[in-house]
Amino acid sequence: MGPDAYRTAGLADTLEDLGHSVTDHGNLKPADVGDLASPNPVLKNFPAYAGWTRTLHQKAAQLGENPIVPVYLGGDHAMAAGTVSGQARAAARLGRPLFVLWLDAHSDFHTFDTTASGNLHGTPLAFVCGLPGFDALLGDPLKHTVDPKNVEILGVRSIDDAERRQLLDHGVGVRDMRQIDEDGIAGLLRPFLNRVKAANGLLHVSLDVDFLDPDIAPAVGTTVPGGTTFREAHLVMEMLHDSGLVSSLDLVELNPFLDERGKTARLMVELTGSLFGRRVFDRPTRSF
Ligand code: DIR
Ligand code: MN
Ligand code: MN
Ligand code: MN
Repeated sequence: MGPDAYRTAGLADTLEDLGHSVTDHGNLKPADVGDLASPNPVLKNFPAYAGWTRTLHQKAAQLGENPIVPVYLGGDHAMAAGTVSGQARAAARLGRPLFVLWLDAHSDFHTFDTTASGNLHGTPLAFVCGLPGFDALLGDPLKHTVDPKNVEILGVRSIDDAERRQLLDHGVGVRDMRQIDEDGIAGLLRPFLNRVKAANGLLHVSLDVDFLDPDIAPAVGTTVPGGTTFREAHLVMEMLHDSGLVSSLDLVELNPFLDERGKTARLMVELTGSLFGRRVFDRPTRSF
């Protein structure tokens, strides 16, 4: 129900009011994977994950080669296994490195061996970074992986032990809530954006609803207290817009059944508006 909640909350109108032209590709369908065997009995809904990943990988690989900014509406964060891997394939074909900004309370860096919950939304970032054991997902090894050093996780406040080890081993950029409290979110984001720019990179942004504090964004199954504020989240989106670097976006983990009369869906749409250029007032030109 997530995509329809964003449609109802006026996502397309918001972007069109900003002068963008919008094409709604409708709801996609997962590929048929037959009775694909699960690599680990603990995994929940593994064939569905594989089916969706295959569909989204192909779609994102096509969209990513065009001068457009695809906005992928979830659905849980497992969606990003397909969207990010597809965008990475497109970036490779364009000869540019793909960077990923992962806005999330969680690091989603489990493999099929390390996940204890079996919740597959805890695994997509490890998959796109090329960690082992994911071959059954696409049916082939992933060719175009994201360099883990080009990934920045921002806003995180829940990391499992196995994830912590893997994040350190692979050199993933991790900026937790404490760093945001101490240094301010703009000061953390700016050096990452400068790196993307210096590398002539493309930037995929994956926005999990639980990046936001549950008080302002209750409609998610895995709330974690102590998230980013309304202003911090908008500032990130405004800086992303000013950078001109964003090439694709995921909006994930919205559960409309947990929402308070569409409040979370509307906030996610407003944040998307800020990322696409909405601003309170003109500013003197300044680099981000
Ligand atoms: C926890 C929670 N690390 C797990 N993960 C996520 O189940 O693997 N919750 N992504 O949203
Ligand atoms: Mn997530
Ligand atoms: Mn999360
Ligand atoms: Mn999640």
